[in-house]
Amino acid sequence: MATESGDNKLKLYSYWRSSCAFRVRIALNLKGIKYEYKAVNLLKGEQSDPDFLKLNPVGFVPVLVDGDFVISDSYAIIMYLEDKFTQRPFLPPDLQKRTINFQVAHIVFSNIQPLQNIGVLNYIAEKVSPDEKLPWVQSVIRKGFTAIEKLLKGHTGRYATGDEIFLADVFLAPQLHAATRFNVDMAEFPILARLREAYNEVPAIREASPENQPDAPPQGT
Ligand SMILES: N[C@@H](CCC(=O)N[C@@H](CS)C(=O)NCC(=O)O)C(=O)O
Repeated sequence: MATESGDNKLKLYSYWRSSCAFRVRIALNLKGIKYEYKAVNLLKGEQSDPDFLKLNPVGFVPVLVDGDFVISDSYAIIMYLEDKFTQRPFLPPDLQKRTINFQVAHIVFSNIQPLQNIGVLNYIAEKVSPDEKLPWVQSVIRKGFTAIEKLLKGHTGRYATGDEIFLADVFLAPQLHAATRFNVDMAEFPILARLREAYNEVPAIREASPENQPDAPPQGT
């Protein structure tokens, strides 16, 4: 749903490989909202450019700009989209299922992703050893997935909490994609392994995937 031309007022500052931006791209696609894609190259440090810091002083993607309103956190952006565009809700009506959705999202966005962020990995590489980056990321993902696997038991349908894609899925799909990239053994996580396959079949998720973004390097490079 990304547009190159800016014919819509929503602008998403994104990086193809960012799992946080991936969440927002899924949310926009599910709601059927067109947006303009603004690439921020994290490897070149563009998140620290003065102009970008004016949008998000903390220097992270994603940032969503809606007219003159700027939102700079994936969870805040997704909840903003949820409230502003009421079609295709991200939260189920059942209270327990809603709460499970919140818990899964929070485990991903506070207990896993911040610990695998570029800044943390660069710090480990510099202060400890480059060889410690991968075991660190794998341990962080494994710990979070262990909790999520337990949490979802007895609540799943086709997706995390039923037969529709909800908030938990919006956060899980990018984290599962990252787990593949970091070579996490999914044998211990049968529910999550199954969900990963199911997400691959969802057009809104496929279109939002890193490899399908305008700033992704050509495949095979
Ligand atoms: N809580 C923020 C976290 C954003 C974040 O960590 N973004 C990462 C990419 S997933 C980033 O921009 N990293 C750049 C860096 O560490 O310099 C959110 O959910 O949007």
